[in-house]
Amino acid sequence: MIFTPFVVLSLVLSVVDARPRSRAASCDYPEATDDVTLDEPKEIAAGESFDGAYARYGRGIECGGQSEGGDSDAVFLLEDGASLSNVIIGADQNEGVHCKGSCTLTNVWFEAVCEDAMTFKQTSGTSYVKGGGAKGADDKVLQHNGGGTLIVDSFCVQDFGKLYRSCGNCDTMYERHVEFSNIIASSGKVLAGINSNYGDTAIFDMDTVTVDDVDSTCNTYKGNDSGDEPEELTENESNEYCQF
Ligand SMILES: *[C@@H]1O[C@H](CO)[C@@H](O)[C@H](O)[C@H]1NC(C)=O
Ligand SMILES: CC(=O)N[C@H]1CO[C@H](CO)[C@@H](O)[C@@H]1O
Repeated sequence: MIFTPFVVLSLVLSVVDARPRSRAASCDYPEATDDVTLDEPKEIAAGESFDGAYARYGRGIECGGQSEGGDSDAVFLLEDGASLSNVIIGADQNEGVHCKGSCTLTNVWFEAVCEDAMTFKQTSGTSYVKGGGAKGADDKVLQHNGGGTLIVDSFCVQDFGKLYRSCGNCDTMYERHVEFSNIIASSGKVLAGINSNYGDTAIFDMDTVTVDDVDSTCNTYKGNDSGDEPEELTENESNEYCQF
């Protein structure tokens, strides 16, 4: 190789640019290697990682078979900075994955969604969903109750209500942000619902988002902290909050 200034520059740049590459989403669910029924949520401690080696995890209950709908009904409960990868969540559960702080969820596949698939409670910071998918969600897949940012890359969602909702009426409300790239979505109502009165944003890399039979890319609501049903303000309209 002749080390012209150009070759040297591109070698330097390729070393410097160590960002994780995004990749196309896939809707091919992995085959379960095992079945695990948990009596209580599997907790992943702060800063720790758990690789499920594509076992199918559940709680051995039917959707709606528990009343609380809180952390104790989750399949996985992640402390701040924890990571979960390579798991299948079965239909026999209510609350999927709960992140109490920032978390990274890689290749988490939901065969069915009950209440919500993944709930994000971080007060600030950034959580990541990379790879994986969810199907059969009457309502929400990604529920953002805390603050900060959620980055979703390479995700497949099928038969759903909302892929993402920034909580419209939680007791404590935050400004929340979400970014989407490499999404395949089919048969659903809306990809993102956000509260424009709290300054939320949803940013879509539309060149990498594929939709089929989805009513709206992004809706804005007037959220509140009083528990009222939030009023919808805009539907499938690109604006300063819904950026698509
Ligand atoms: C929503 O908006 C997008 C982008 O403007 C458009 O392509 C799509 O057809 C709209 N969807 C519906 C259901 O109107
Ligand atoms: C604080 C706030 O914005 N409250 C609102 C909650 O949502 C209801 C229904 O849209 C509004 O009437 C409140 O003003």
